[in-house]
Amino acid sequence: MQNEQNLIAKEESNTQTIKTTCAYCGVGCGIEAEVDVENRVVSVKGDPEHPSNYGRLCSKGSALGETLGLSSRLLQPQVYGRPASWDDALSLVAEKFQAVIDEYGPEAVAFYGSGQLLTEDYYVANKLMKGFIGGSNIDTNSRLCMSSSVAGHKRAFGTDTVPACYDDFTEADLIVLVGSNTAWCHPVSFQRIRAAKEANPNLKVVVVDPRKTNTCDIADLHIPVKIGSDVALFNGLLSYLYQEDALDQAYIQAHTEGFEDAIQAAQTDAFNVYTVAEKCDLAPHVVETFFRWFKETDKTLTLYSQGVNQSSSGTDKVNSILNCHLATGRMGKPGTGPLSLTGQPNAMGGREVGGLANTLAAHMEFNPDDLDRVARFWNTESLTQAPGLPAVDLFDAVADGKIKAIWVMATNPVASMPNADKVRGAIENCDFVVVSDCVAHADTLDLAHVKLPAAGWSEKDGTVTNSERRISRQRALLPLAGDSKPDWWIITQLAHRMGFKDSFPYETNADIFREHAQLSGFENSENERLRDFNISKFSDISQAEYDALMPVQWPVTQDTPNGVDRFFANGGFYTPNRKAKLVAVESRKPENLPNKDWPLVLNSGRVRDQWHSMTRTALASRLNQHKPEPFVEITPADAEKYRLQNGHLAIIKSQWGEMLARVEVTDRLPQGDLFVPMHWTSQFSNHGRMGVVVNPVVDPISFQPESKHTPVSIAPFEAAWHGFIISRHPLILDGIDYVVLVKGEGYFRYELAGSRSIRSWQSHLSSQLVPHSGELEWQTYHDPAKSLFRTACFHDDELQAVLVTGPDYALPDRNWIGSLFDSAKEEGLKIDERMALLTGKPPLGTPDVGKIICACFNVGEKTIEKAIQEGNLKTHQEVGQCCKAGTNCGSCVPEIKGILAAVGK
Ligand SMILES: Nc1nc2c(c(=O)[nH]1)N[C@H]1C(S)=C(S)[C@@H](COP(=O)(O)OP(=O)(O)OC[C@H]3O[C@@H](n4cnc5c(=O)[nH]c(N)nc54)[C@H](O)[C@@H]3O)O[C@H]1N2
Ligand SMILES: Nc1nc2c(c(=O)[nH]1)N[C@H]1C(S)=C(S)[C@@H](COP(=O)(O)OP(=O)(O)OC[C@H]3O[C@@H](n4cnc5c(=O)[nH]c(N)nc54)[C@H](O)[C@@H]3O)O[C@H]1N2
Ligand code: SF4
Ligand SMILES: [Mo]
Repeated sequence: MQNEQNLIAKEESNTQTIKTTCAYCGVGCGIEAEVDVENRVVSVKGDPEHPSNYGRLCSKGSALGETLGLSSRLLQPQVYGRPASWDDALSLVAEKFQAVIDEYGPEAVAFYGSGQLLTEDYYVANKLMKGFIGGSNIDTNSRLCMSSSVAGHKRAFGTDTVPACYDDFTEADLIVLVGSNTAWCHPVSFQRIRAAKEANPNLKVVVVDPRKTNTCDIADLHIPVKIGSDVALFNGLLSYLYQEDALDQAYIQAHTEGFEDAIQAAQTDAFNVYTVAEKCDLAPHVVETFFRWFKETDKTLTLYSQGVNQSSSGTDKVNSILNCHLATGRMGKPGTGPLSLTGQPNAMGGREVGGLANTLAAHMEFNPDDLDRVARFWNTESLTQAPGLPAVDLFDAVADGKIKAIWVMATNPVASMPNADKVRGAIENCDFVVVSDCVAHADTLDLAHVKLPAAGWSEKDGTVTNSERRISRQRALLPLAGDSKPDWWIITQLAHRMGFKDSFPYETNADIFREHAQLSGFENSENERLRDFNISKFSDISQAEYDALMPVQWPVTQDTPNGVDRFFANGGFYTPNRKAKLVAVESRKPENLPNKDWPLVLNSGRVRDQWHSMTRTALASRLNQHKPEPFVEITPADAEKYRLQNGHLAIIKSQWGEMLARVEVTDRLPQGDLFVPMHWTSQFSNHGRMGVVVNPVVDPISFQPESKHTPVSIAPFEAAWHGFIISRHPLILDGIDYVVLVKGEGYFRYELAGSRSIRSWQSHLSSQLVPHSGELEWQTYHDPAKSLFRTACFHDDELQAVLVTGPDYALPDRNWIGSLFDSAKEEGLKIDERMALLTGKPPLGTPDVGKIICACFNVGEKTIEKAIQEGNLKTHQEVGQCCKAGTNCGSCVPEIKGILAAVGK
């Protein structure tokens, strides 16, 4: 049931408009979805009223409607490779888990969850494991993502509280972005900051990132810190502010403790601009400018993300930032504060329900009072009494055989964990593996004994919490696909089969949310204020009210029924004496340092148009065009030193594993560093799964992996030939060294390279171009002297596949060949197009759009260049007016500016 505001039936067109929330990042954008249920068609636009985005969406959010096809979905439970009923599958899971628990105890089973679960799913999973199975081994991919922020918040504030909010973007006069490629990873927040800057000329933006990312497009100052050195930078800042007498002594005295020790540690570590410059590999004037701006600007907001968290000193980095805000009293007042930009759509919800192995539900901890409180609330005698294993240790315990049964929900650890081959081996050898996922194939899912089809975005229905503590409804738009079920339902059913029916009486999502709200207010009265997380206002919420829930920032109580935007302007921290702690921290180098054998440092992160292991974004062909292949960024000097050329392939090795990637020579990162994207898995590339290379080093407090720093070597991959196949149907291409799948509109493109030449391409392909074998017609061009080979395969005049190989990557235009597979092209190829396939040159007059720059409107580099030249355009706004590029989400604006600059030269 939906209320009128959220569901507007449009009888005449058989569609209805439903308000929901984006599936992807922690910005938490509101969406207005136009839904044609009968035809399973959904078109999305930004919800103009949602306070996270006010109508904006980025390229990924805008393409959500293109990811909802059923062909890639897991639609039925599977047990040992065979379709099964839910009853059979869940009974087996219950039986196997119970048998392990009976023999080895509750610590021999594990759940590994995800910030992509809804709060309701997560609450039930945590309650089942910690409260009733009585084990603590439930951890989540948030360990790889936010755990340093959680640990830093708790050390400083006593609780995991995010003090600031998005409205601060427009209030601030200085925004410091630390380890955050906001332009690509939180694009709508980035657009809001850009707009704030245009509206307020006083607003300065500082970007602290070893790479000159697209986020630097709005930066007044870029600080290319050495990877891992942020503690020295912020310790230096604290020392400077102290020496310049720019601290807020009143706030320090009234609301904090630990000041003396923190100052002493900061000064010992980073006494002045020069020490900082040396430790962080920076020019002293850059450091001095940053320090001066920070000193001079009261309204300072610091936003940070994985460049901070994913480090062996991640927690200390967080506290070094929090120290500067606490000591200047820039906390919780409009335009001030630290704000951790969360990654996943519901990373925050997971933190609220205690999804990490070392927390209890509703922001409670493993202390005697909280343990007693949770046990009484859940009415259980089995509540686990000690924290469980964090992700890296958890998979080590699977590898060692200590954990004998594991259930992975909504995450893909075979791709995303460090030392990923070890994780794969652990899962392969585990006695019993259950995976619930919404797609039919993923690296982890493919190894499961039991595969459970989960409802995906557009079907699942519940709540998520974004970076600024805002709880929003993610609503079902379509009926459940096939036999899929919501994650909360699946876990509840397991609980029933394990004998806990009375404690898991949930029939709807609202039943769970209500209980979650009650627990948040349990022995947490507004006088006591023991815990920050309190949504007790919803303790009696009805299903109708829940369905109509408007976005709101917690805490939501009788006193604050409309939520709270900021915390701590007047202290009131959640520590016994209500004071925040300034933590004395000292900078440390990353744990594994480069050496003679592993001379370079591998950094890793995200690209604009893909989401994590690509199970969903790669379904939208327009999202595959911007960065079609795994790549490695390297400086020109290092490229020369290691004999690498732009566009060639490189092999990257570490002590843990190796991968192949296409070389992108760029001066946007420091010499000695490499950068690779985290996204490619075995589903899309045979050697692009980068997690295998990453060192399994963790922060000693948060246990978050150091995913941004692994010592590696790099060398050219000597390919005898390069090539690609564009095929109407998917192919299996074994025995080729380099294979990457790029899905296009109506075709599958495979980028290929090999060290040995393949002689029998036609028979290799014919056997796969079923059902047409025998009736295929081939048209081939072969020039052995130049090592060129082109062949096109037809069935009844319909183009089936094109294969092109040559001595290097410079092969015929892939976009043009892809366009020949357009399903609208019913009349078949024209003769000049057939000829052109042989010559490798598009027929005269064929538009060459070049590499796609704007994914929202599918505008290519060459189209933009042409528009600039012909219209004598000078600004990205003019480019937008002319060809629409950059006018939706704006994340390609920095690239459009780059093209403007290049054309202008
Ligand atoms: N397009 C897209 N957006 C996403 C996601 C996605 O998969 N795709 N995932 C979401 C998720 S779950 C997350 S967690 C967020 C992550 O969002 P971000 O943290 O912004 O993304 P990353 O690319 O992982 O890393 C950010 C930057 O940290 C820098 N960095 C590396 N080491 C250091 C260092 O020691 N110090 C500093 N200061 N910087 C360093 C890297 O060079 C990189 O540019 O993105 C979310 N948004
Ligand atoms: N080297 C390196 N490694 C990294 C990072 C990095 O920057 N560098 N970043 C880390 C970070 S911050 C993160 S968050 C992780 C992300 O890494 P993962 O969590 O492993 O990646 P996803 O692709 O998001 O995995 C989600 C899976 O759940 C499925 N799924 C989606 N929705 C649902 C649902 O509603 N229910 C169920 N049951 N399944 C669903 C998807 O199809 C997919 O298979 O990677 C981490 N790993
Ligand atoms: S910024 Fe993009 S990915 Fe993130 S929530 Fe908004 S639309 Fe979704
Ligand atoms: Mo993340």
